[in-house]
Amino acid sequence: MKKTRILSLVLALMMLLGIASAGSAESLNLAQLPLTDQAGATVSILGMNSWYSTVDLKDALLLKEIADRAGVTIDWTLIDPTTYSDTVSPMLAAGKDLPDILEMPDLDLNMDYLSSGMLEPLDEHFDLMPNYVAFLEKNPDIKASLTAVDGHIYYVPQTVVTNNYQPVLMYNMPWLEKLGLEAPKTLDEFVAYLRKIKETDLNGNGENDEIPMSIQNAFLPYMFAPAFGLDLVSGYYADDNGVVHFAAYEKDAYKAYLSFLHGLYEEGLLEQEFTSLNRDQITARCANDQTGATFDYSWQMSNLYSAQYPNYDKTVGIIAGAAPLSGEHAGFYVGRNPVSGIFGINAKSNNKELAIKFLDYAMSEEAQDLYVWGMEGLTYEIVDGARQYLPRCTEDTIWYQGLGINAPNMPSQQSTPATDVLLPKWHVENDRTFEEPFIRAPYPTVYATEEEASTSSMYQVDIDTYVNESAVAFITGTKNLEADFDNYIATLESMQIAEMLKVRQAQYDRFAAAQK
Ligand SMILES: [Ca+2]
Repeated sequence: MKKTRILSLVLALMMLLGIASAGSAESLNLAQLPLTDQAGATVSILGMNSWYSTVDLKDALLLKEIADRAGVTIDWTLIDPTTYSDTVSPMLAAGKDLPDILEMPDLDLNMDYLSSGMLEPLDEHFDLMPNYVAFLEKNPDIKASLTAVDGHIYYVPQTVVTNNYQPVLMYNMPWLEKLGLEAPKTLDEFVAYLRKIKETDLNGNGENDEIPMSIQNAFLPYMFAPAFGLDLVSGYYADDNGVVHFAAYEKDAYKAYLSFLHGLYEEGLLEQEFTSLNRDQITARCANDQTGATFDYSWQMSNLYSAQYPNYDKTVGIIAGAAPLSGEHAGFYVGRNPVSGIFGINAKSNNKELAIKFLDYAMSEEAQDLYVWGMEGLTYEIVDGARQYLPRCTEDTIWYQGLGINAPNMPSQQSTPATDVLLPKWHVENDRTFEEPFIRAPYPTVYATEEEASTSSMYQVDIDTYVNESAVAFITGTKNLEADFDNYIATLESMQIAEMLKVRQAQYDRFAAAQK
C-alpha cells in the first residue's frame, strides 16, 4: 500500500518535472513550415536522453512529429542525464565535430562557454526566430536572465513553473477545526496555535503525543523570515528601490528573526532535533495524526501528507496550505527562477541557418503543446472542454515517456495547467488561493563577469557555511544573541560581505536594465 503510494507520487512528480507549457487551446507557430524545401535536410542535436533508463528518445514519436512538421530529420546524440555533465563538458571543451544544436551541461552562469566563442549569438538571427522573439517579449525576466554581459543572447531556455506548487505552509485542518481556529495569519496567532496543540489531546489517543509543528531545518527561512521582511531563501534580495541586501546581514531584522526562533526552541515549540528532521519522519507523524503544521513543497500536501490519513477522500485536504505568516512585515512565499536548462547553436556549424530555424520552431507554442500534452486520442482527450490525460499515460509510464512527452532534450516549458490536471481539485484551488497570490520572485539568475565569478568563488561558500552554522547556534542558544550577535556581524564583515554585496548589486543592476 505504502509502496504504491510512493510510486504514484514519484510518477506524478516525474510527470510534473517533465511537463512543459500548455499554450492556449489554439496552438500557435509563427514560422513558415516546412522550414526547408531541401529533401533529406538534417539537424544534429546534442541533448539529454530520458531519465528512464529503458527509454531511448531517439525514436520518440512526438519529437519525430515536430521534426516532420519542420521538414527535417534529427540526428540525435543523446546522453544519459545522470552523467550528462561529465560526458558533455569534455566534448564541449574539445570543441570538435559538435552537433548543430547543443544542450549545455549547466546554466553557464560564469559565461565560460559563451565567452569562448563556441556559441552563435542568437539575437543576430532574431529575424529567423519569430517564435523565440515572441516568447522573450512575453517573458522579460527570462530575457533579462539570458542577456549576457556583452548584451547578446546566446541561449534558448528550458523552464520550470515559478509561482505555483512551491514550498508552502500547511496545517492539520481537522485540528484547527477542533480548536475552533482559523488558519493563523500572524506569528502571534501561529504561536498561540502551537501552544494549544501542546496542551490538547487532539488525536484523541489519551496520550500527550502531539508535536506542535514539524518543519525541516531547510524550510525555516521560507516559513518565518518573510514576516521579518527578509528573503533568507535567496540570501541576497533587492528592496523596492533596487538596493541589494544580504538577509543574514540585516542587523535588526535578522536578529529579530533568530530571536523569534530561539523563543520557539526554548519553549519546545520548535523541536530539539529540528536540524535532523526529515520528510519520512513527518510523513510518519501524519500517519499517526501527531502534528499540527508543516512546511514543504506544495506537492506533498495532497499526494504525500493528506494521503496518510485513512479518512482522506481526495475531495478535502487534511494537511492543507494556507497564507504565509505576517509579522511587522506582510508575509510572502519565495518562488523559483524559471530557467532550468539552456540550448545554444554551435558557432562552427555549417548548417547554422536551418539549426536556428529549428531551435526557434522547437520554442513555438505548437511544439510546446506537443511536449506537454502530446496528441488528442493518443495521450489526451477533451472532457467538458478541458484536456485530461488518457489512463495509459499513468498506467504505462515507459510508453508515455518514450513518446518524448517530457522532452528533456528539447527547450520545453513547464506549465501550470498541465500540472493542475495531475492533482485533486482542492489542491489546485488551494494553490491559487493561498500560494500564487503571495509568491515573490527570488534573487534572479544573472550572468557573472569573470571578476564577479572569482570574487564569489573566493567568499560566498565560506559565508554561507558560517551563516548556516551560526543560525543553528543562535536558535539553540549555543551562541547568545545578546552577547555574540555583534561579533557575528563583524565576522561577516571580515569575510568580505561588502565585496559580495557590490557584486550582487552590479548583477542586479544589469538584470534590471536588461528587463527594459
Ligand atoms: Ca494525543
